[in-house]
Amino acid sequence: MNRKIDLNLPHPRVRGTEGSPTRRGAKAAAPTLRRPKYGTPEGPDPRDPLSDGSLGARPKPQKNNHYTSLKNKIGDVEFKGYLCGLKTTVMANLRNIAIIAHVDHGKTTLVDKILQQTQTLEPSAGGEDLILDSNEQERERGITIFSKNVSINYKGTKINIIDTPGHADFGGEVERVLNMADGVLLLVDAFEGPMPQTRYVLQKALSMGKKPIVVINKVDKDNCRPEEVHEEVFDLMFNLDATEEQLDFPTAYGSAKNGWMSQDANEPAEDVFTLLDMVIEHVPEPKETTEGTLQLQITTIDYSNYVGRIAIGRVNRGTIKKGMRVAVVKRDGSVKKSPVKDLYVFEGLGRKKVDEVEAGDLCALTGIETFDIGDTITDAEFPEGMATIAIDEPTMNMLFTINDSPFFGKEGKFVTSRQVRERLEKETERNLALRLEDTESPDQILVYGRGVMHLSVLIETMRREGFELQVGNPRVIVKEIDGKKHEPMESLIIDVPEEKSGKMIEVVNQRKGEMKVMEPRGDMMHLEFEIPSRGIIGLRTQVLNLSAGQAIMAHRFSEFAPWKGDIPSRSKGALVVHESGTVLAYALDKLQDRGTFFVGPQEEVYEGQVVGEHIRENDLVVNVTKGKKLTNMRSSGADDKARLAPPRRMSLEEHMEYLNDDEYLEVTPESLRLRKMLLTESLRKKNSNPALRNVKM
Ligand SMILES: Nc1nc2c(ncn2[C@@H]2O[C@H](COP(=O)(O)OP(=O)(O)OP(=O)(O)O)[C@@H](O)[C@H]2O)c(=O)[nH]1
Ligand SMILES: [Mg+2]
Repeated sequence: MNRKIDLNLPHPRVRGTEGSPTRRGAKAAAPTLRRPKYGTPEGPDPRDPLSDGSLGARPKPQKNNHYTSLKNKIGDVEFKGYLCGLKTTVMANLRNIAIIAHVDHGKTTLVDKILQQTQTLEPSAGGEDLILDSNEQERERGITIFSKNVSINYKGTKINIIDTPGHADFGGEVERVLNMADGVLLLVDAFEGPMPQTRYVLQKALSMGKKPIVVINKVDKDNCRPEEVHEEVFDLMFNLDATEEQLDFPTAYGSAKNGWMSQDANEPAEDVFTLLDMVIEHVPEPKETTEGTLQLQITTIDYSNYVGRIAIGRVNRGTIKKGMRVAVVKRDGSVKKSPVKDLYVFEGLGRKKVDEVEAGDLCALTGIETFDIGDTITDAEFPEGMATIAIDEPTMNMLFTINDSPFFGKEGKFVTSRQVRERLEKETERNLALRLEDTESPDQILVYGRGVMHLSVLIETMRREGFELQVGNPRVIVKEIDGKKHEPMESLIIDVPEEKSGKMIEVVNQRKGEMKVMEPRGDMMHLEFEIPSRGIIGLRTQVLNLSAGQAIMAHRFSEFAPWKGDIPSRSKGALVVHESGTVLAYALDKLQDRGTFFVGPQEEVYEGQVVGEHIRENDLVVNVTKGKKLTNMRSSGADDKARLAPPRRMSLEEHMEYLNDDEYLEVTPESLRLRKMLLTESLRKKNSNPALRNVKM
């Protein structure tokens, strides 16, 4: 099928026609080598002292009455100009960049290599990679969850680098940290090309006026198509209303994994320095004013066991000093005074204590008592808040409740509703997209989040801390717009071997997905859909199973749209335990033709626990704990064990997506168990029969 079906409205991307900037046109319009514009024509060129160009060399400080007292100054060379009547300082030796991309396109790998090659980090002896993905869950899942700040010194310039998460559920974090950057490195996989999250993060960066540098990564991969991807990125930017200047983006090609970046995909380099040179040349230096009173907006919150909460942000105006008394302007406009205790700038992988930080640089500080993301730290006498930061609306919620299963308290330390509630409340301080809503029962809280991954990271964190809890199935948030029921929709991309594409389309259609694009890419078929978020829940497992793990799937929220009608929920019923006890191999063996089991012999189970998937649609109560009386001939279950299919073990997210409306997932530090909300069969029967609901049993 060699045809591209694009069901979108006519594309605005008409290349080469009059009035529409083309890649070539945009290039021609601008000089090839552009120098940053400095405040006044007669001002000194702050870059001259850097002409030496040696790695790590710092230029001689330039004398300047007003600023020589600043001990921690990073940009020793500076230039003062006048902007809107305010004195501005161009920190010529400072750049602030964020690295943004779709999940897995190689951001953290690139930061690793930059740190190693600028000697900020020793090359890993034991082969340990992705040093920035330091959180336990980040390492296990192989993804970045929290954005991180590092800084390097390259040719006398300090470059603050923010590594961001690429998973759509953490997109809000990216938007916030973009406030700290002047330019972005947009990484795009040279095979996959722009994906839904590429579009989202790029759109944010462009609308915030950031200068993009495009990095076509993974050019070492077979079947990669760097030039085509480059064109696609240009088209995407054009469609996203990038300015002429943004459209004139420089591009680096390379392989973060192999540690090189070059201007040509066919001419591999030895290192990533070409890219760093591009950063210095193309990313504007911070141009904040050091005049006026202090303004620093908190964009990230970190936590340390020793010093407590740490506020991180960019000094947007003035200078912040250690020990200084400041006012914190909150989102609601209220003001709280507080002293700044310790002040840090980013240095390498860590932080360095300093006495003061000037406008333009990023810093971390302690001592402020109560603060949230988006608050502004300002002058104590003339507090002046900044525009609040937009926070992503939640798209999904789940019911969290205390563990009331028969195994309650056996495996966890924190089990009471007060403990669970306090922990969740603490989480909302840092986890911005998370909201809590009380329910009629004090033991149940509705937790709102950005998606299954977002909530599963929280649940996993709590479980590792020793909590026991139960969660209901994830539900998307439905809104009433103009009197009509609306639901969240997602853009979905599936790349799958061509022979499997028919099956994929069928599965997505069943879930009310509408195909927008279908085009061949190498041996794969590239499919794009619009699908209700409801339809995404549980889809990944199905897609991976149907494609024998070969499909690549990505999705992200696009808009609220009118309700698309019923989507069939889980098509298979549950195998539910009849009587608490120990699972017997003999019993499982006899029930094998009824479905697939999630438990194996010798596991303890309780009445009402879901231990398997029925082959039919209805639930089936099964006796897995009672076996045939042992005879002389059969003294153990060993024979049966040998014949048993291994149990199907699901991950936390798979469990969450598997849950039906009438089920809970019991989460403890040691186990994940599915169960019916109503444990006994009689209660379930009564509940399913409206006539019996109010009858006491
Ligand atoms: N072949 C190839 N693989 C790469 C390259 N760069 C990164 N990878 C691999 O891609 C995977 C994802 O890399 P990461 O650096 O974690 O990607 P990321 O963009 O930080 O991912 P998130 O933080 O989860 O969004 C890892 O297995 C890397 O080894 C590259 O240049 N070539
Ligand atoms: Mg990463």
